[in-house]
Amino acid sequence: MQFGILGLPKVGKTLLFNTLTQSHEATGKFDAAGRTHVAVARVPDDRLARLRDLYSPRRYTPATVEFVDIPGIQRGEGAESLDLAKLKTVDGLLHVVRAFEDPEIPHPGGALEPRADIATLDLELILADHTLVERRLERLGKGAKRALSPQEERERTLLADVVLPALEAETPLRRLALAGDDERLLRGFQLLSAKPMLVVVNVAEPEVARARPEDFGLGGAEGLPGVVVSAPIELEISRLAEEEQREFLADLGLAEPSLDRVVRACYGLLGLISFFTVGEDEVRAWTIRRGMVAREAAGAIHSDIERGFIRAEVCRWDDLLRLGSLAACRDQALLRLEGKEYRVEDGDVVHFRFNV
Ligand SMILES: Nc1nc2c(ncn2[C@@H]2O[C@H](COP(=O)(O)OP(=O)(O)OP(=O)(O)O)[C@@H](O)[C@H]2O)c(=O)[nH]1
Ligand SMILES: [Mg+2]
Repeated sequence: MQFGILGLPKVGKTLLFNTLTQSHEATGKFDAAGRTHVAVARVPDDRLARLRDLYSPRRYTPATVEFVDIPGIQRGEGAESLDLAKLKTVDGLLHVVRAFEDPEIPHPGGALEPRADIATLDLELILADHTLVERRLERLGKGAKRALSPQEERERTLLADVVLPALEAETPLRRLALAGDDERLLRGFQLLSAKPMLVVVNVAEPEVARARPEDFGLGGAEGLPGVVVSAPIELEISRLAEEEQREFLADLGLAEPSLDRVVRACYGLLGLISFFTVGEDEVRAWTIRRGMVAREAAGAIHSDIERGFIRAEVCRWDDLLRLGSLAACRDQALLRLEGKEYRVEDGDVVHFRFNV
């Protein structure tokens, strides 16, 4: 899974990226080169950490997601910005919005207006999409040198009758509730405003414990999903030892690093869940889409296991932790045998039996 981090200039994107991925890219005025960065973040998961403590395995492998951090998008430059192209293939977007005051760091719009900035960036994405759609329609239009295939006809109809009018009405494509083939076609175009988006509001340190996404028009049935963070604090927290982290968080009035909330929200945005495999050799988390059945989940580990799937032995992570071993779970009838159509749940511990 890959997420793109984007936003207006100097909002704290690279700082957030560094925190998420434990990277050390230059931020602020030192970031003169304006480069795009890519790195992997571990998905924090307390359940998995406790299973590790139970097994003391040789290898411990949390789930990961990849983040792409691009330079700030200038107002009015969305369509031209080369780096938007780097976001074509990402699965979801994190839009970082500035809600911290700092006279040292000029704000592109002059005043601090997070709500307006959310709309501004959306408009840039819409403009970038508009350019791409017009170009594509031109190729599929009168100028086409040959007859269109049925597939191309469908594309053209969708683009001309649904997608273009939406963009012209300044509606982000993620709001189009398409189904079936149309939804798949739209996804295939890799347009930016069609991607699921999470807004990360970067507030000043004293605000972080009390600010709510709703304060910025986020969340609820209507708004985009949102998370509030303080990027510099998160960076500081992420570099502390575990014990100190807990004290620091308590001082700030936070239950957990906001970072954990960001990654969880990323998971939620794409409808992802984790299941676990355990043993002395390795304790590991695997990422799948919610609703996947056991056989598909096996494919997340290896295509051979999917092909040769016989059955899955499944128990809940907390039952395993409480009873201390899979054998004990079996004795208590808490280790179930499931077939290939079993829908894997978040937090399942799974052992696949297969034959190739
Ligand atoms: N005071 C304060 N400064 C912050 C906060 N978040 C980021 N900064 C500072 O803002 C400056 C810009 O941060 P970056 O992470 O480089 O911002 P960016 O969005 O990646 O910037 P570009 O890539 O140039 O668009 C840096 O000097 C940060 O230290 C914050 O919450 N409070
Ligand atoms: Mg940056």
